Amino acid sequence: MAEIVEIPVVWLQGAGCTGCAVSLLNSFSPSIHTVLLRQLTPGKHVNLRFLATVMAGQGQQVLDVLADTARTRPGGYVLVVEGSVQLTHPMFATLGEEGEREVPIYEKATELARSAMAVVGLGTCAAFGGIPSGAPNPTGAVGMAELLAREGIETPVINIPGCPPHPDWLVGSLAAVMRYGLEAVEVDEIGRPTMYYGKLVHETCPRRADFDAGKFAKAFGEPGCLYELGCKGPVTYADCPTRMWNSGTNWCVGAGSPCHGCVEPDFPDRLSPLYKKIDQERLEIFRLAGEAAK
Ligand code: FSX
Ligand code: SF4
Repeated sequence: MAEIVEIPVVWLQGAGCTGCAVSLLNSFSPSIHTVLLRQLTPGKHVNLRFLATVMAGQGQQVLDVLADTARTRPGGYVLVVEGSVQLTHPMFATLGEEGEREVPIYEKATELARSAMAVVGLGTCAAFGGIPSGAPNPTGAVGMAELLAREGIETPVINIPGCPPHPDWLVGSLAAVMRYGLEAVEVDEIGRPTMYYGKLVHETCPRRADFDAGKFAKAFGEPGCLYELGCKGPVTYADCPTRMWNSGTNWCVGAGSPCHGCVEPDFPDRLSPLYKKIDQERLEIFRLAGEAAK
């Protein structure tokens, strides 16, 4: 029988709500059972060695797993980070102790990123800073790409934003990397795989015909496009309208809520207030930013 290759994955949690881990646990196709216990792609198995939310171990023993992974598999493991890392007040996100000192997540993340094959910035917090970095950003929260740039670390970063991210976005990206290699996964200018983040929500939204016809809902629960109620679909790149959430059950606009733009680097500050119509000035800024990125 052909040998199964183990791909070690270590998963750190900075400042976030843990929704990213919970979202992965909702993976439906493939099931989380398949993701963690079987071959994700032929001959390759994800060996999730560290994720505090679900692992039974604790204390020094599990911290040793992190150190062992970096030491024994340099360049051969994937570091997943959810939640932002805190630069100004690092004690708001820590992992373990060295002697009397609590170790900031940003230190662990830096150390593990240095010898990883790739870093995944999972969720908008780890990708771009997200909610913890909202103004006035009291803890100095940043995402992993910024941390790596500051530290001069050149390990490739894939960003899988979303607050939370869809489980398919992570599982599919990992499977593609394992099957075809990192360079085969096309990403946009801010590191998001284009197979998931390549189109505007507004392009595939089932209420788009209402937008084009000028039929706008004026109150929640009314039919029509949700633009006047604050929908950020026109400036948000994600496949939520066709992929949908909770095993294909529904998605924000389908449930009558405007899209909040949670996958974008501008979330939450520049996309707030969430229930206020996006103004023309802001639309123009996004249009120019989009053109500049082409
Ligand atoms: Fe952030 Fe993760 Fe939002 Fe939460 O921990 S992307 S707050 S859904 O879950 O980091
Ligand atoms: Fe666009 Fe939002 Fe209207 Fe859908 S509901 S058509 S995404 S503005």
